[in-house]
Amino acid sequence: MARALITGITGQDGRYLAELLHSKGYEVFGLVKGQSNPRAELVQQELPFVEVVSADLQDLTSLISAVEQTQPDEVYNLAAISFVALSFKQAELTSNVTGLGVLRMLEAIRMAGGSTNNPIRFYQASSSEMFGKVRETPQRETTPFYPRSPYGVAKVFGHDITVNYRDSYHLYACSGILFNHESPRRGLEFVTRKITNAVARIKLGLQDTLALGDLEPRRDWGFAGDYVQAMWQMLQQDEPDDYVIATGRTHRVRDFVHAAFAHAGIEDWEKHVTQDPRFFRPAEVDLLVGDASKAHEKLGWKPEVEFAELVAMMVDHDLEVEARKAGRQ
Ligand code: NDP
Ligand code: GDR
Repeated sequence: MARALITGITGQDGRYLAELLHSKGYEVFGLVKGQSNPRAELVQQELPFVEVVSADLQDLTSLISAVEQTQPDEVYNLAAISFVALSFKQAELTSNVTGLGVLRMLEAIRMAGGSTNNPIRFYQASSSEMFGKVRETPQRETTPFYPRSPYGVAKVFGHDITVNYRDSYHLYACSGILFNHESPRRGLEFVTRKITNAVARIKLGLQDTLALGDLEPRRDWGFAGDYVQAMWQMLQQDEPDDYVIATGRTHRVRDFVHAAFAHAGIEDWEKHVTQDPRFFRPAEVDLLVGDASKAHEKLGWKPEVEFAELVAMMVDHDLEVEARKAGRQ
């Protein structure tokens, strides 16, 4: 039975990936930080097959112990301070976790697996935020990076150190450069889920307005369930490599807002949406759209869920959850 260690198991992607690996017969270990992390309980309820391991990306010794304890064949490093807006306010923490955390995880693997023919395969969750102020469109594996936030800068470090450990120590290490991917499990701080949750509450008469920042940035939004497939596929190849994972389509934040309100049957969305300077960022990423041809060709990967379907899935989920909370179901 193959063994996988997932960091960031309590996050959106960690939970989809755990389900995928479990369905493939893996023994799944999930790294959880903190001494009484409330999200550990969520993992144990939702994913009872996951064995929880306590460690923190800021603590090398705990990562070495986690690798020793779980003896993984594959490590998926999904943990990060992943919210771009927070990274401007807590830049040092973000650099430490999202950037240096990758180096610590790689070191733990290197030390556990020996210097030659290290059997542990490593996946790094890199991001389209590395492209930032984009140098070409669409963005592909060879597009130069120009990060626009402390988060993006930390992800560039994580990406580069992954490539460097592959080159230097012949680790089987892959970096997946994933564009935005969403789902009903997306955190409420991210714009898509913030929108679909508010739309549900407005539809149910539980709130009236939704305060957002910049409505013009364009993102290449896919479905998280499709994207974790690509992570797994990357680690099944003969040679490690880096891949862009994206839908190839881009939409403005305002398009997402419009589609979400329309799906709930509310046409006059402008009446409900306000703009609040608190949600604007010191530097914005205006346009992201990925070219995933390499993943299509080499991995046979392609996204299944389209934009409209994704919006509908998220709005329907939030309508159900909010109605239940309000005692209407
Ligand atoms: P989430 O924000 O949902 O999850 C982040 C996870 O990291 C949580 O499980 C969190 O644990 C954990 N974590 C945070 N700090 C630490 C730490 N110090 N030690 C250990 N664990 C920690 O992210 P997603 O699931 O959306 O994304 C997964 C990864 O992919 C992230 O690295 C993200 O940056 C990257 N990415 C995401 C994209 C997306 O669109 N979703 C696109 C491209 C890259 P806790 O719950 O305890 O806080
Ligand atoms: P992003 O996602 O920064 O692309 O990073 P987010 O959903 O936070 O923002 C997308 C765009 O929407 C604009 N925006 C708002 N964003 C939020 N969160 N809240 C608002 O009120 C709001 N109003 C407008 C933002 O300015 C931005 O342009 C996500 C994260 O998952 C990263 O970890 C990941 O690496 C990238 O996607 C790819």
